[in-house]
Amino acid sequence: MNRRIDPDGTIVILTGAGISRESGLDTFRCKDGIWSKVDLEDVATPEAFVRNPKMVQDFYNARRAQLVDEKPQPNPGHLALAKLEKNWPGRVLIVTQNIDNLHELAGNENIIHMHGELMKVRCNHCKTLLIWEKGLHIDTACPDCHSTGSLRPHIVWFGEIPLQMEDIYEALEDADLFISIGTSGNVYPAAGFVQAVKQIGDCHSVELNLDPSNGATLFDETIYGPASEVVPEFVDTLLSDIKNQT
Ligand code: BV8
Repeated sequence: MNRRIDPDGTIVILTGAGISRESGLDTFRCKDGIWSKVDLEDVATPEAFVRNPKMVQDFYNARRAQLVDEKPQPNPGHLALAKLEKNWPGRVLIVTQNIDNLHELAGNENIIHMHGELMKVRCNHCKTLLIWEKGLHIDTACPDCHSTGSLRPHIVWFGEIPLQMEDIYEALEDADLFISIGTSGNVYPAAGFVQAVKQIGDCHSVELNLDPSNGATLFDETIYGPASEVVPEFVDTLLSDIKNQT
């Protein structure tokens, strides 16, 4: 195993629901996770939105209200990634599957929300993208074009194309280190990133997770434990490694 990363190198970090769990947000596939309470086919597909828009809006309204009312805070896992972005001489990009705002609150600036953002909605009619903190209802009018029934959560549902895929693959091509944190490896294309960096070239890959993911054997290095512990430890090792190199 060679984890000597060029200090000017690019680090791409994929995060999933596990990194936000210790901030009080549910994962999807853990015991008592979101998909044990609601069928994803009923709330996270474009077909569900056509069939029962109210049910889909209510599902995302409740999750948005949790962010606005309970104000979950970044945990030491998120904070460690902000410290990495601030102190790493090269490029650090967070590619998150999460629709929460905890990486922003922690202080990261270079973030791609590949599955969208809970605090944004968009208009299917005029295509405007809006910051949205309230509930969204089937008769809510778009503040820009005033059409009703056209606003939807800015979320990538199953069967839709994730956001900024070109930017993501460009960064993966450049990556010297790929870190996957708190994701079960069930959902593609994110689950395929580890294979992509392997095929592209000389990139060290690491999984930090509570339990081994579906693709665990594909990683060069695996470290298991809660994100609030393993992520800060891993980041501190990386930063002290580059200090020792200079
Ligand atoms: C697409 C909405 C084409 C947001 C979500 C058959 C085979 C292969 C693929 C497919 C197939 N049929 C269909 C597909 C494609 C499909 C797919 O992958 N389906 C799977 C289910 C088979 N994918 C798509 O449709 C995607 N689009 O493929 O388009 C394309 C692509 C590229 C280029 C051109 C065309 C769209 C996917 C969009 C998914 N949207 N939801 C929301 O409501 O939040 S998915 C949902 O799962 C969430 O968004 C979440 O981000 C995502 C991933 O889940 P995880 O984050 O991994 O969470 P999970 O609960 O599973 O795991 C938690 C992990 O945390 C565990 O490992 C656990 O051990 C760990 N953990 C727990 N506690 C801690 C912890 N770790 C550390 N510390 C802790 N304390």
